[in-house]
Amino acid sequence: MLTLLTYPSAFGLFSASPFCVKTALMLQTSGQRWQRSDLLDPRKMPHQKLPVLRTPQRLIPDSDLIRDWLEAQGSDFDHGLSDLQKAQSRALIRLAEEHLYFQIVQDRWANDEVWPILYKTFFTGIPALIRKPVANSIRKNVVKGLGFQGVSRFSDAERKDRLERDLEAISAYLWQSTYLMGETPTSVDMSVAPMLAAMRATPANTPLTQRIKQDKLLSDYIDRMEQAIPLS
Ligand SMILES: N[C@@H](CCC(=O)N[C@@H](CS)C(=O)NCC(=O)O)C(=O)O
Repeated sequence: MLTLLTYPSAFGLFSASPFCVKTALMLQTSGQRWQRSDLLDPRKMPHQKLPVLRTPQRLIPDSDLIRDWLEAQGSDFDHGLSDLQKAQSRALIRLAEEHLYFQIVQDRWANDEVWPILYKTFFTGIPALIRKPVANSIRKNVVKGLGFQGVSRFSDAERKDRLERDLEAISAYLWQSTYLMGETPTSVDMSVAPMLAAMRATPANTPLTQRIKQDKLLSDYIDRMEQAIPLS
């Protein structure tokens, strides 16, 4: 039995982490037997991040390395796609995971209105006496990381413009077909849809939640993916 080490369910999602949801979707379609094990502190994990897959042999960090492992076991998440479609998928996955993701982190962690919600959701496991200073220091590090990555250096208007261009690119595909690469979900949907779902799910009125909720094409796509591959 495989075990997915994941952040817990939050905001009505399988996990607050879109990378954990992506991996759950891959496991669910792989035909392998798997279970979840929830974790809030990833510091003992190989990359100090989640998701991690526990196989009988070892711990595998990183959603892409987990995908590689599942494919080596026989899964084919891009069945029937041409080489060009596989190349387009790879580019869209990078767009989601290396840009949209940081827009979500900015929208959640750098927003004073969202912070009390994150505090209640992610830090309950920490003893009450030290909870506040520990949580504040983690927040400070996350916000610092946004500066290193660069997303927080843009003005709100510039950041919105960069987001719009990415959402336009995703929408251009969705005007053509039910899922990004055709009529059935493939690997790119397992990465992009959880990212959009995470944007929509933050329980506050933020620029990202409003943007996705008001977009019927993208919202319907998120719902369609959740119905196509249900995660209990
Ligand atoms: N490239 C990794 C990214 C995973 C990732 O960024 N996980 C975040 C949560 S969404 C995390 O565990 N962050 C903890 C930290 O950076 O301390 C993957 O694809 O799995």
